[in-house]
Amino acid sequence: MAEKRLASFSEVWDCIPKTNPLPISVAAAQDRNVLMAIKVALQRDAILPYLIGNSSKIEALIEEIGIPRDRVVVIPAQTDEQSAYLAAELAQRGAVGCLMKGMINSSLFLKGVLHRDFHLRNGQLLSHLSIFEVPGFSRLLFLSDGGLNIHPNLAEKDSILLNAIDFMRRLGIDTPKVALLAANEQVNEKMPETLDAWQLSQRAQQGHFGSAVVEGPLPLDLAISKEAVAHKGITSKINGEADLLFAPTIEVGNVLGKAITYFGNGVMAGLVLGAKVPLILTSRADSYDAKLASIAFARLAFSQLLMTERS
Ligand code: COD
Repeated sequence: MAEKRLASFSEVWDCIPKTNPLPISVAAAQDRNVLMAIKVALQRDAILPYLIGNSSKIEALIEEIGIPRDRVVVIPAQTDEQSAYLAAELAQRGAVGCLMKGMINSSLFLKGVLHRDFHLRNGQLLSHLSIFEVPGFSRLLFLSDGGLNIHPNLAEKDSILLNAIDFMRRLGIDTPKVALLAANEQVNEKMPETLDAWQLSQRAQQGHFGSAVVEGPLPLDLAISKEAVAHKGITSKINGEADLLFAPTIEVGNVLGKAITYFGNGVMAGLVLGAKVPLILTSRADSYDAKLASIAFARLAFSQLLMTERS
């Protein structure tokens, strides 16, 4: 029987426990889309927000948007850098179980999280995972890493893959189909990305990634189009039905993600995996839908983390 795939973000909300809202700190929360997402997540009893940043702007937006003032804590910060550090400090003290990036540059936010003082690292590599709801696509599509690791080497790619596969399994996708993207399905020594993809697919054949189906190098068309696979006469276990698109570099991942959003009208949720708590990392320009969906995945990841710790 075919494994069931989540088809939409609303199905993710259906999986979220209705008890124990997730305390969440938002760095540089002075942003309308962030606060609109916070409002809806509050209405769904999913979170307890700590809003850090420019407090007069945050207070004005809260009032304008209609967020009940007694359901949020506002913490003033003088700079974006300070707001990232305060957000990370709350996580370190155990006051929150998730950090969210607001109106702040990604690198600045991540430097707060990675700061040694806060012990939010697990000894694992942190990596970014995007999750897309794309009109006309029958399943959610995953993509990594278009947001964090700049020039991953083979060992780092291995860790990025393990982070993503582990997360997808927690969502019930036991045999994720992973396409290791490149410009060509042939290994070409002049394209190092194809060599790395081949090495990773060899590891997969030896069982390194468990039940995940990992294939590469594969160009995007062979990853997501059955017609392209048939037309090119390729034998592929993925057969145009990849769940996870694995980008060889941050540029490929980032540009592909924005292409799905801007050309394909997709909505992108964004998380950083591998830290002690889930992190929400979307682009500052992302829509309110994208921020709300990201909160849903963080809430789900948090409940899964609790279950793992208890088992
Ligand atoms: N996982 C775990 N630890 C890490 C990671 C990681 N992925 N990256 C760095 N560290 C640790 C290092 O071991 C070190 O101890 C400390 O963090 C600082 O490492 P540096 O000096 O290499 O890192 P920084 O501070 O120069 O940069 C880390 C960033 C994550 C900020 C950097 O990789 C970055 O800017 N990434 C791209 C973010 C971005 O622009 N994304 C696109 C938009 S969403």
